[in-house]
Amino acid sequence: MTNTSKNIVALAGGVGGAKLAYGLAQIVPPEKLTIIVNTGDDFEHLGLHISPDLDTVMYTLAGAANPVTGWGVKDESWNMMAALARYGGPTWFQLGDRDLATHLLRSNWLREGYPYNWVTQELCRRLGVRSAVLPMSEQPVRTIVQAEEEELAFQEYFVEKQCKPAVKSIRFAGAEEAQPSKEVINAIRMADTIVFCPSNPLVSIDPILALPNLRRIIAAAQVPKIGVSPIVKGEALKGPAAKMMTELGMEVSAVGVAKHLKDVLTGFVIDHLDEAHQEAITNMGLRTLVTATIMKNDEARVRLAQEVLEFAGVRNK
Ligand code: FO1
Repeated sequence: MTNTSKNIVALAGGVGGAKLAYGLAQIVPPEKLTIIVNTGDDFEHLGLHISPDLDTVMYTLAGAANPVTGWGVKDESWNMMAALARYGGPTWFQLGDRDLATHLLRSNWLREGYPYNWVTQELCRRLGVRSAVLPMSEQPVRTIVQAEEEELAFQEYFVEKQCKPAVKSIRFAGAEEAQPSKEVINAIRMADTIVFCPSNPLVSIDPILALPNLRRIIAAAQVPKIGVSPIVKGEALKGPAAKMMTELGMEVSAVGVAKHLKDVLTGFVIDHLDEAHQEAITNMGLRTLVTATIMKNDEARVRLAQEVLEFAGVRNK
């Protein structure tokens, strides 16, 4: 554990972001780490409120994540899905038996009127996660993908259609009417460093920044704000980021991600394989760190987290 007394805030989406969040949680005292998580992927399914990114971060920090998929719970069984299939029910979205307990409890608490933030803290506490994992907003925000011929809710696009339709545009329904939660605003105001985890910039980070005033507040924060590229050598570390960026006419590289986020960053971390891009990113006015960013195991997650905090100047070598 680092002896930093600094407050670290991390912004994260699902699997890629959760890995760096895990690394940070191993070295930052829990009361000093806040992870703000995208809830644009949330949806209602079979009457349950599913929060894929919150659960991915929560399970990863709890050491309970499925190591193969990155989402869901390890040592999972699938009896409910088998029974559902027998009824001819919807099986495109896989809900494991253990994972189902999370959705049942969350949905029940939300129905009883408990705030989303409280529900999330309570689930985390009961799984032994001590860092603060915050949903970005109390209000619903839903990522909608405009494909060639139809509008798709995010999970329809991502899971049911396996990201195959070409993306024309992306919008965040409800973002303008939603508010960042007071816990989110407070964490950002108290932050000594803000870390943008290597999550999809278009559908994991953008929904957070789409909340009223949040982009402006982060842009104005006079603290190190460090992004970690989710694109290495023109490919996404995980998921459809590269495909989406291509379809939206963006440069598919660490440079493309840095351009997209440069107003909210002071520094950007890229992989050794992208060293050739360092100058272009420096020329945007960002400090750069070139290091190994691919997190194959827990040691790599912790090492990258240490390097990011050293780069931000909140942790000594
Ligand atoms: N992703 C899939 O590709 N297929 C699934 O069946 C699936 C089920 C699922 C259940 C619970 C959960 O928390 C996540 C789940 N995910 C599944 C992952 C998730 O939909 C995506 O990884 C995120 O939305 C993208 O960050």
